[in-house]
Amino acid sequence: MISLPRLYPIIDAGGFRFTSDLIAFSQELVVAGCCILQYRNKSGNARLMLEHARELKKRLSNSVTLIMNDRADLCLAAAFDGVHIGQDDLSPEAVRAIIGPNRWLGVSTHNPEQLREADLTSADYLAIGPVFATSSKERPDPVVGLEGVRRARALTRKPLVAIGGITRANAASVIEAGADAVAVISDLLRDPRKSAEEFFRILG
Ligand code: TZP
Ligand code: MG
Repeated sequence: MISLPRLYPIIDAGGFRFTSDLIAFSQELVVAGCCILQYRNKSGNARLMLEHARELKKRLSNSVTLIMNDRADLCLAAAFDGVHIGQDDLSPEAVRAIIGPNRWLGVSTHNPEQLREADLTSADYLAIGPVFATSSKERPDPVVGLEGVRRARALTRKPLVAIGGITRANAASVIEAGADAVAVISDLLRDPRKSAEEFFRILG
């Protein structure tokens, strides 16, 4: 069973104009103590994704667990540590066949049925969300609320990541509802180091 830190930052490439900005942002998070980062890029430009991913791999300490969103092929090409998939990506077992037994596999779910199904797979951790309203995702699924986190907690013994609209102001309630970790995009953007340090202070 893998162990997740309380804070799971997602680096959304859409928020950065230059690769160097994306790298500097990620380095700030690592300085603050983050030891897992997910790279996410919904632009569909695989070449750019691989360039970003290889740069992250080169510039960040080897002790940071790097997770690729959506793409098992790019995970392998950039020598990342795992893949995070959603309901419209390759199936968990198809991704597992590509990445092998040792890399991490995370699966996003949005309701109890999806969570039950994902729990039966070889996923190393499950995500539930959006917990709160989010503007970081196009066409998000319906908000599940803290009640959705509680229900998810009751349905799996795998590590559970909550995602969607989570901020320093509401993160403690999400952990109290049973999540092991919070995945965050927007509430890290303004001042990543300070924000991540505050998350750690709040979440212990
Ligand atoms: N999946 C569900 S909500 C979400 C994703 C990728 C976006 C989370 O971003 P934010 O800014 O932390 O709400
Ligand atoms: Mg996806």
